[in-house]
Amino acid sequence: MTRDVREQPAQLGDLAFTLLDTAGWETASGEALEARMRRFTERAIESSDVVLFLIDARAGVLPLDQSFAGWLRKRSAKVILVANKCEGRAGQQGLAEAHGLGLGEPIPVSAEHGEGLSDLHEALGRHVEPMPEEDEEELDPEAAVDADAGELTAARPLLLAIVGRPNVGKSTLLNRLVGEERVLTGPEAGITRDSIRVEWEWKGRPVRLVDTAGMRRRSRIEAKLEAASVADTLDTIRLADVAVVVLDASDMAEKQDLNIAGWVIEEGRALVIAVNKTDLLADDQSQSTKAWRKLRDRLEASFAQVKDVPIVGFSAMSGRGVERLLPKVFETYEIWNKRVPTPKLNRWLREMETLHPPPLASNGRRIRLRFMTQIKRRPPTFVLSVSQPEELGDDYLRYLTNRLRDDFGMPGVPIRLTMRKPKNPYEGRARKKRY
Ligand SMILES: Nc1nc2c(ncn2[C@@H]2O[C@H](COP(=O)(O)OP(=O)(O)OP(=O)(O)O)[C@@H](O)[C@H]2O)c(=O)[nH]1
Ligand SMILES: [Mg+2]
Repeated sequence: MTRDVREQPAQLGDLAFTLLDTAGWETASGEALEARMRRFTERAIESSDVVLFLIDARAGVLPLDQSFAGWLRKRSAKVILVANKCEGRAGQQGLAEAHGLGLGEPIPVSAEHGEGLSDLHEALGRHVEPMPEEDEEELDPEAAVDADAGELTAARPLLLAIVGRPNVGKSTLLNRLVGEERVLTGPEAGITRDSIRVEWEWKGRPVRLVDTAGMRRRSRIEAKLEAASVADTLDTIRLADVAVVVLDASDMAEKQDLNIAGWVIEEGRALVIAVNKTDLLADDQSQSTKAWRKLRDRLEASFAQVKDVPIVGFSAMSGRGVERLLPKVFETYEIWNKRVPTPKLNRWLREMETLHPPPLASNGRRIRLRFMTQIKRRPPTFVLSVSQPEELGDDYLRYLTNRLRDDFGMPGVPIRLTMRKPKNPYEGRARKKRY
């Protein structure tokens, strides 16, 4: 399953370390996908202090284990040999065989059942310093308030999800941004299988980039593996601050591109559309202008609740235009974080009521817009208290949302506006009397 090297902070008892999970070892060479995966694994090993070499004790020592052991011995890597799946008795034989690999005493564990971890702890303790005492600062409640204010810190970086159809160049974009080959890319569709986080910094601002598995049309998603990848991508979208939906310039605005952008908006994330592979666009200026216009039109037509979604075009492969992406991302992020003060909002509401009065209700009385507040940011979320909410109608609500967006400068992000009936101040008292 695993293809890319996945990096995670990890902890075992009092030992804290960074864990790199790697793809299964293969002996392939050349340019095959397996060979590219293997090069990533080799690089991860070279950058590590110690290698946990896992064998499947139930399967016994296999030729691939032998060849990997040889490779590790040649590099005199520090190795802890771990025999997994040792719960019950079925692993005994494999455990005995593992001694023959010449990498020292194997540690029997069961990853699934959590057995053998104290032995593993002991072995790791020879390579990892125990953690210092708990840092008081981390428990400071003020720090939590700061994080809530949307201020970006190393502990709370901007979460930037890179999503899109398979093969549009998401991973190439990530590599281009960070300036090194951190994730696997290639002409085969469906290379990336699960979300991969890479910590990065843009102009001194911490950013967590998340590369994701490409999303095909749902009807075509058959294999369980792919369904899991898609679920993982949807989770990533849900957690993101900003999602960059990558399109392929040679067929942008495909139905599936719009679906993916739709999910981002539905989840209330800030959205930036990135048109990649602009190097493939026709030299014919009018042709490519036509393609861009079509994209704009489709976006406008598909997403009534978001106007003027930012669009950036570039070639991730050559790097041309990529520098325009992050300024747009941060601009959109700021808007998505915006808060409109309540007095200002209500002065505006009075103005709207005069400029464009709400319709008459069926009882002939004019609907009153009473009060409005922004109850949430990320995305901007407003509640409007209305005398007869059920009669106000979608058209009027849409009008208000659009004016809100224009008048307070919130283009390109989803805005949520819901209605509420004002509380009757006597209702509670009446009830109290009755009981
Ligand atoms: N011409 C051109 N090709 C590109 C560009 N960016 C990426 N590619 C190529 O497109 C193919 C797919 O790139 P990836 O980055 O692996 O695409 P992906 O979106 O991560 O794909 P999955 O992980 O499979 O979803 C590779 O062959 C890249 O070399 C570009 O700007 N121009
Ligand atoms: Mg990829």
